[in-house]
Amino acid sequence: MFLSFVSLSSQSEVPTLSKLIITAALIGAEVTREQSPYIPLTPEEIAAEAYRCHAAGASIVHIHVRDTEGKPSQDTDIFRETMQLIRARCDIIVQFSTGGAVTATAEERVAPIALQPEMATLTTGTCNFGDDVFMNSPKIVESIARALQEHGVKPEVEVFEVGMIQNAFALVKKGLLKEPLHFNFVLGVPGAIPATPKNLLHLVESLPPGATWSVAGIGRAQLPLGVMSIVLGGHVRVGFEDNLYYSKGVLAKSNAELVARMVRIARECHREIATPREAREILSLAAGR
Ligand code: KMH
Ligand code: ZN
Repeated sequence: MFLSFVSLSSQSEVPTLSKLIITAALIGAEVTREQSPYIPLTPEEIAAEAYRCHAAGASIVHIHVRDTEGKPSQDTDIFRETMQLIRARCDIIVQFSTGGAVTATAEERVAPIALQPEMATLTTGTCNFGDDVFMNSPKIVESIARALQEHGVKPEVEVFEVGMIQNAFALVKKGLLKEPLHFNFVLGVPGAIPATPKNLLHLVESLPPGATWSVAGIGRAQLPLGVMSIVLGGHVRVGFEDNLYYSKGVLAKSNAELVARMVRIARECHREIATPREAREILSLAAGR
């Protein structure tokens, strides 16, 4: 009796989830070597780190670059060199940031898109960002969306506040975004949506059928919200852009350590890990560019 109950419930109640896409956000625009000696800065260091993350199970790298002084940059040549070095090492999906640093102009942010990475981010609204403002007026958002469309780059809609989801739907109506949409929910930026499970559930429940989503929890929220996403059927972003620590007071020595932990947890939860090729299928990317 007990045995048949167990087998019945295992067949009927546990949904089959897609393989898990892990994005490694290697560096971002804000963290510094003073905060962690382990952050990659040069194109060579970023590419080597991308390869380590690929080997650990990441299928996307989210890329920001730095200039020779380690300052955030949207220089197309540095993006080009970084992408070439990554592609020479592995087939991980390269996703450029169009968010850049809060000080970057809209023109600077969009310039590297001409290199036609497979993916790039598109933040669909303005929010506070610590003491700064991450400016994404309708005009800026539309100009970036148009550039992504022109160059055939798949957008990842970055959501720092719940209204940004509705703004993405408006872009679909205007013909500037094409379904199925892929979202990344960033929770825990000071000044934007707090990193609570309830908030993540609300964001997920606001999506239309067919959309895919990932979650990036900031700081110590990276691990618990990532675990929640594994169970809910979303995807996960980890990495130094959002969190420098492996555990309280202990710096992670590589982005790959954070990727490897998510791989272990996902497998324990019966969620297999997507290869880059499988991630391309899940995200409806034009394969193998
Ligand atoms: N650095 C933040 C201001 C993105 O990559 O598209 C914006 C950001 C988002 O990192
Ligand atoms: Zn970023």
